[in-house]
Amino acid sequence: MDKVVKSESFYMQQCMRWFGPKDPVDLSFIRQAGCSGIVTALHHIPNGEIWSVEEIAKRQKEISDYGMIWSVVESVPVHEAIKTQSGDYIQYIENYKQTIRNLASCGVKIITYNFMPVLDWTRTDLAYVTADGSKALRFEKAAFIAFDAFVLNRKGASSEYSPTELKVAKERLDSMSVTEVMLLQKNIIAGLPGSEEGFTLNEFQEALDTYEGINEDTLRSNLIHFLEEIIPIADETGVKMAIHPDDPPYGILGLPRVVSKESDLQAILESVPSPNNGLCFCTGSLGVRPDNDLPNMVSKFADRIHFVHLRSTKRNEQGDFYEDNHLEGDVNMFEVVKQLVKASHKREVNIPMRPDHGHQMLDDLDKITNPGYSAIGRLRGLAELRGLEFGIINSLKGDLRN
Ligand code: DNO
Repeated sequence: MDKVVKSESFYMQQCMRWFGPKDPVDLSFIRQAGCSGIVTALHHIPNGEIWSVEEIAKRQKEISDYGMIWSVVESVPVHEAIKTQSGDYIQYIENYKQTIRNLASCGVKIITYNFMPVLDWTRTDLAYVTADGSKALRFEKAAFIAFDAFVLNRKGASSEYSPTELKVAKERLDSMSVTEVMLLQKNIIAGLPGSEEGFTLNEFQEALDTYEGINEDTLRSNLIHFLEEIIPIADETGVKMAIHPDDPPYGILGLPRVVSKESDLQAILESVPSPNNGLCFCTGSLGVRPDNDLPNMVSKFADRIHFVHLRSTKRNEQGDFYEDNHLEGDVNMFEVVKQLVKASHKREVNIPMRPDHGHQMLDDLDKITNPGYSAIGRLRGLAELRGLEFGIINSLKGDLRN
């Protein structure tokens, strides 16, 4: 295939996530969507092991055969032992450093990771039917509490929720069939795409138990220790590390979370002030909290945003949210993209972005797709976001030059 010609019309580099050769969405489709960058990981390598140069180069070649580049790694997972500072965590940190060096030696220089205990992103419903018939991912608080307090029966759960929350959750549970309860459990603990862990109910409780005695302060200090170890390697090799926020952006299951709000991000960036200690700015995760003012946060952290996930959620008063169309919902996408265009222009870098998730729609409704990662929904998202960026750049031209 021909080389992708870099478009002068955009500041952000347009990318899509690809889960590797088993992904039902082919690289050629991503190319046809207009992307020049691929966001992927070596999902077949067990969490904690070193990614060899050979394996990295092999994946890179698969991508370049389609005229695109491997722009961002999402993710090099952080082993649970590092988050809890237990067991072989020192060795796992050394392995992580070697993976950074190996990726850098191949020219893959943006790495996303998260520091969420036990679970990566969490939803209760993977096929929530929206008003237009397309299907979206959703987090329903009552269903989540029903799982936590009555299915998992987590010790401590009943004291963490109010009597009203527990009552509503119990009613919700009673309204579900056995199959629906099984599906809820699977959605929460069996692992969504990209999360490298999946659990049975017993394994899940055991994993939660490893966090006994670890509060937010401990988790934050373990994260800072990890950064103090790895950022010098990122500095040596020119790699930009991009931490992904918690999704949802608050504590769940009695676990601490430390990457949820503006002050969390600020603390992380200040703890190790290197420019390579940066953010994956995920508007979908951060946007669930009304106290996160996203356009302001983009402008405040502009120099440290190395990768962007663009997605919008719609929340309600009960604390539920679903993933809305990219330009709708609670995220002010116009202002966010405007701030990103300004940041990109000022820094003279094409910050990579990807349309994060998309509805299952049109022909994809009859296909088996990775939840959130079907082709057509993301194609729609990318097309809308590309149009938005194009319009913003053209309307700002004079202002950007000044
Ligand atoms: C979900 C993704 C997350 C993300 C990780 C980054 O769709 O945004 O799984 O990849 O949290 O480490």
